[in-house]
Amino acid sequence: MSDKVVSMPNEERFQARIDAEEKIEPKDWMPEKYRQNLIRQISQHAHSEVIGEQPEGNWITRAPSLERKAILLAKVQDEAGHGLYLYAAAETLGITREELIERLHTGASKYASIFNYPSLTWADVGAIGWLVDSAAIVNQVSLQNTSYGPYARAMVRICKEESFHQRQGYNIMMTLMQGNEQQRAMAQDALNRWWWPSLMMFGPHDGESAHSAQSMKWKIKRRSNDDLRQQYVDQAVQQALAIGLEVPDPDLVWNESRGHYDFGEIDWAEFERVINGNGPCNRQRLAHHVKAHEEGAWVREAMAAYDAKRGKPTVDVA
Ligand code: FAQ
Repeated sequence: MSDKVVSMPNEERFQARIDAEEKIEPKDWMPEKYRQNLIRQISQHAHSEVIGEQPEGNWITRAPSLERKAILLAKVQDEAGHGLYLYAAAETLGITREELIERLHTGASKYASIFNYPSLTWADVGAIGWLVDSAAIVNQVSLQNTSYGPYARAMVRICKEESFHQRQGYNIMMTLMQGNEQQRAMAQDALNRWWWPSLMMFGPHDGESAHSAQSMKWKIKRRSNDDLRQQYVDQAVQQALAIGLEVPDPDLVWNESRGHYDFGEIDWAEFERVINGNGPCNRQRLAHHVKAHEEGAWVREAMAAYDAKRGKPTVDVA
């Protein structure tokens, strides 16, 4: 019997399980392309959480009060935790942490484009928490129902934590908008710079999205890029208006018949530049990660030595 004939019933059974909303677990049979697609998406997601610590981490030493500093520290630490859950979920698919980090460092694996923009003022910490975490939540709430069990379960906890992050960011923006003219201008400037990159977080238009059709069929993705982006715009515009901020989009208008905001076109040339390594901070972000990883080698070695002494298998902590 040919390999093709043997694999057909498996593929059909697999799709039937997906259609019946069953979760796929690590030891279950799955098509190799499903496995590879999940490794790609989950690892990109994990890298985003970890690289995403950098723009906000930049402000920990300069937070305007002890309270703001403690909150920001906790938030950035949470993002590291999200990276951990997601790397662990990816590892259940038979890839090591070391390989995942190697793919990040060589550029074989992407991370969210938004983290390649600089955080220039304290208001950027507010804009990141508000906009980037909002966008992340809109996407991740739908991923709580993704078909791969370990990914879906990781999303539940991550969404709870991102809600707190979103509120702390919005609270910073609200506080600035209640301040003096200079503080309000700082908040508006941060929105002007982060608005369009936050819309890019949802990826290309549905018709241009390379992975969407298959990912939707396998229920890895539950909602399309454009559908999620629209929900995000509808929410964020209302939140901006509520605190007196102006969304930097001349084409933004409420469309009564659609029940949604119409909005302008993303600069897709900029998106392509950033995801292909040529955004304002791509090199800086990767170089920082490589340096931190190299400096942490002794921790990995110490843990491996400790485990070896106790006769336990080495945990991969790359
Ligand atoms: N940036 O065919 P599609 C966070 C790539 S977590 C970079 O549509 P797909 C928390 C895409 O990978 C934020 N690359 O791809 C936080 C593919 O390239 P590839 C991260 C992008 O996978 C907050 C190509 O373009 N969240 O922020 C982007 O079906 C604050 C074609 O695109 C997730 O990762 C982009 N924006 O849909 C942390 C959620 N968009 O891989 C710190 C999970 C597209 O073939 C501070 N991921 N690309 O080389 C997803 O939902 C999906 O992967 C999408 C993209 C929707 C991002």
